Amino acid sequence: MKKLNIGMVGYGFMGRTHSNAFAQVNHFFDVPYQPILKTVCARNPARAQAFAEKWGYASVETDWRRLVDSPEIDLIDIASPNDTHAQIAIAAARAGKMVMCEKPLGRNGAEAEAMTKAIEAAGVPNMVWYNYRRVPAVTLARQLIDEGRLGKIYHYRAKFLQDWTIATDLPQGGEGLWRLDVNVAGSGVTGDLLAHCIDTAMWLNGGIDEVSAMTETFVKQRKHNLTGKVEPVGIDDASAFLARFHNGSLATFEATRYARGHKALYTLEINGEHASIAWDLHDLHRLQYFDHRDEGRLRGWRSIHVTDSDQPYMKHWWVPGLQIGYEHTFIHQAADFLTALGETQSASPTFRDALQTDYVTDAVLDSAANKKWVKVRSAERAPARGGADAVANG
Ligand code: SOE
Repeated sequence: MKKLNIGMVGYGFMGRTHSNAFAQVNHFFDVPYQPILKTVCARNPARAQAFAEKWGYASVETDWRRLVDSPEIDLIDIASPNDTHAQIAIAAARAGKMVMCEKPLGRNGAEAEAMTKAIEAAGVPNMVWYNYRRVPAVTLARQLIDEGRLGKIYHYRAKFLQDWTIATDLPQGGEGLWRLDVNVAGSGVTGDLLAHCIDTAMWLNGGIDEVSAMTETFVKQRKHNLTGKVEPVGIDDASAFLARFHNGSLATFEATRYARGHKALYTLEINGEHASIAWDLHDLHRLQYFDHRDEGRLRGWRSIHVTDSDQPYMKHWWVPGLQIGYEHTFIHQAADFLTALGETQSASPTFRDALQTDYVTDAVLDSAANKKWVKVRSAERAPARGGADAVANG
């Protein structure tokens, strides 16, 4: 097994999920590479050191430029806030490093485009951490669609509901709350939550042609943690849109941080000519499946407990019936990346796939601002459906 030295930028929520994926992957998957937690990079040296000790990183760096230039590092993983993604990814690609990046790829399509160009010019392996594709039940949904079981697809429906920003005295900016600062995040729930729904949707159902959206910022001003002043809020608190897919199906998407009682309720439903599929992140190991071709007397929704060894990814885990969870989706993504690397290709979603998602979120924001239907720009190569797109270990 070849060793792969990881340089991790960021130690927040995503720094933990990614570090855990690299630390666990070789215990459960036979992949041709062994990720080594080499260096973690963050501005606060004491906290970076504490993170390094907890997770087993060999060293600490406080300037990402030195990390990118270090000959000891093979792969830069960007788990820092959205406004840092572009400059780090572009510099890392130019330095010839492999690059993995937390979603969304850029704060907008223009940034994501520059990143994709730099990565492709350097020809370095790359991937974006849209983890929900690799929930076994979601991967099973993709298999059922690819087998043609649903027939022609008519409807796609997705929601991502949260409630953590309802309090009007919640500040914006700084650690944990940068998602409320438009300069750092790029957008609100459109880039943070709908981006997940869009990535999964295009993976399952192909590209999106056009959208018609509305957004709202319910709390218009919040104190900024870094300036201490009350400042306008530039992010969208809620976003909903209608869409048409290339395959003719119609869609509705909704995301909000103002749905009291919902913490991370990501749901999707797909209705086809023969069958329908439904999935819910709060019950992530189950796939709901209805097939009209079932014998009439027994026809109904099946609740498939996706834990058997012939179901995606599950042979790598425990015994049938025992569930896995959220963190495993990142381990699956690391496993697929390392497997693809052994075959000298990138695993999906690549930077180019994630660029297409940013083009959709750009169109959503444009449509909401200008109150009109907007055609989605194409990232030229069709969003991944086949080839490098396939999940290696699913
Ligand atoms: C926001 O609360 C958030 O943490 C997103 O940033 C993640 O991408 C999502 O998976 C869960 O919610």
